[in-house]
Amino acid sequence: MILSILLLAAAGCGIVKRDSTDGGTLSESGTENSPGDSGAYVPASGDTSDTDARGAAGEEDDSGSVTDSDGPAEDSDMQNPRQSGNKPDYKLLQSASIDLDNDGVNEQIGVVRTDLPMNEAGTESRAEGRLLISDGNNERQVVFFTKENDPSELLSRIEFEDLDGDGSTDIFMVIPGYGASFNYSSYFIYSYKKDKSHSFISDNTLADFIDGFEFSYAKGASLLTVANRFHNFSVDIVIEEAEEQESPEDIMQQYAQGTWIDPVSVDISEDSRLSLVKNKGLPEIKVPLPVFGMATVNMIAEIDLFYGIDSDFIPILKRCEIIDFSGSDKVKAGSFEVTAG
Ligand SMILES: [Ca+2]
Ligand SMILES: [Ca+2]
Repeated sequence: MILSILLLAAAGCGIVKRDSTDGGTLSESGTENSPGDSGAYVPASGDTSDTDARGAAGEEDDSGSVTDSDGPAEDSDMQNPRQSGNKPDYKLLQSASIDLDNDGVNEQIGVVRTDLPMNEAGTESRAEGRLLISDGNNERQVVFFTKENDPSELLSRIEFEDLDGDGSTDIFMVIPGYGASFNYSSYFIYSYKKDKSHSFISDNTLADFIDGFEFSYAKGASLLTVANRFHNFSVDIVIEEAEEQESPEDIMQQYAQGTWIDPVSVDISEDSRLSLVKNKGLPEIKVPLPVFGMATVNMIAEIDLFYGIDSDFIPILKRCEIIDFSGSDKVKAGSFEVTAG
């Protein structure tokens, strides 16, 4: 009992905190909403039969606002009686009308969220995000993310671009995470034409790539050398903290030993966050990873990974850039192409 109160309290705090830091995504108009963010996850005690009430409170910002401002095109789909009859309530997060298979007829796309309580007390819950794509005759449903016991939202942004160069428009979605110190993000991509999807998660391939980085320093200098032993790459970044020291050795040694790259993508700044980058040719997915010097309060650099999507709709790491943070400036310290192998 005490435990569940603590959990609820924690959830309440989390929501409040998130609203203040994270209000700029889909939820602009959601801030006005009603009596209770912290109430949202508290109804817990015996309320489980009333999914409407739970949904209305628990959804706070995402749904209400977006449905109001953005809904008309999808209303008929969303209110399809068959769906709401045997499924939990869908909250519409976003909708669009775009031709995804190049047949000249637009598909109707809805991004919806469903919240499911997992136990009687409501202290355990699962949120599921789905894409609903209708060509007018058939509807396809794709689960793009599930979150357990995590009150954060399911969608930061959605974009429509041809990612793999097959001529058909694909879907790119950024999904916000819920971190103590940072807002982190993951992504989901989907080709309607190929019916293929991919989720960005920290997998072994990424772990191995990060593992290839090493940190070292030269005696007497306040430069930290970032090298990748698999890609014959090395660059120096400036450690300001050591510059001020007469003998920087001790500090530099700590940096060389303690610096690490986090394998999760965090929102580093407005212009450096997980996103689609469109230059010439096909778009690339930019995945910024933080480089921490000894503590997560001390982000000393960022490593940006750029992925292209191949014809099997799989992201392929193309290149890597190292950005040195010096004071409030960010300087591109170096980059390298990642060749297959
Ligand atoms: Ca179409
Ligand atoms: Ca495509």
